[in-house]
Order: sequence, then C-alpha cells, then structure tokens
Amino acid sequence: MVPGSSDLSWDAGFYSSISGMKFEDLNGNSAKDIGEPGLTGWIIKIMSGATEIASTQTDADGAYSFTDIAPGSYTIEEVAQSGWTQSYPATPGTYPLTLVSGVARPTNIDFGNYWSTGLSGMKRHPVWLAELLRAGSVHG
Ligand SMILES: [Ca+2]
Repeated sequence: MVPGSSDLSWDAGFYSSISGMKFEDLNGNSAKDIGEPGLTGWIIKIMSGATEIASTQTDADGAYSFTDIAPGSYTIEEVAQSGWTQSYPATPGTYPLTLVSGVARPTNIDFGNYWSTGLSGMKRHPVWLAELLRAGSVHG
C-alpha cells in the first residue's frame, strides 16, 4: 500500500528505491541495539519540499520500502504518534536525501522512537489489556 505512488509516472531517468526500518529504542540511546524490536504500522513519508510524494506503513517487522522513486531531492520523515518520542535520527528527525540516477539506493533510512510515558505496559499492549479485562483479572 503506497498511496500517491502512482504520481511517480513522469520520465525522469532511472528510478530508484529506498528502504529502512522503524525500531523501538528501548533504552533511549538513539541507536538500534540488538534485541530492539521493529514497530509496526508507522507511516513513513517521502516529501519534496512541503509536497508529499508517497507514504507507506512499516510492516510486522518494522520494515518499509519505497520503489519507483524518480531521481531528485527529498526528505524522508515519519508521522509522529502520541506518547512516543523520536530518538533517531537526531533532530529534526528527518533524512535529507538526494537520489541520483544509477547510484546505489539507500537501505538504512531508519527511525527510532521510545515510549515516553509511564504507562508502557498498559498503553503499548491494548490487545493484551483487553484480553485481561475480558477474562476478569483486571478491572478497568
Ligand atoms: Ca537503543
């Protein structure tokens, strides 16, 4: 599902692709460490100035990719979610990216966030909580 990708139909040379992943920065150190999981369902966007070129969602492993991107200068960014603080890349948290025809495509456009409120178990696992509520072991 890549809304807007059909807009990339102009003839501008050798189309490119990019990919990366969205991870949960459990220890908040602004780096992807072994064992830190991917985050599913986050929206990653390619912007050209203020114009959205394409967007996609991270998959079950936190991975995402874009294909058929025309050469040009873009900004890659994530859509923030309530309760999360972005820790990677550094402020402003976006990637300036210039895609050149025939040049290797970047595959490490990664984003990291950590959960920034104190209710992590309850809010991060609503399905788990709902199950407990249904089972009567937790009273909401
Ligand atoms: Ca980390």
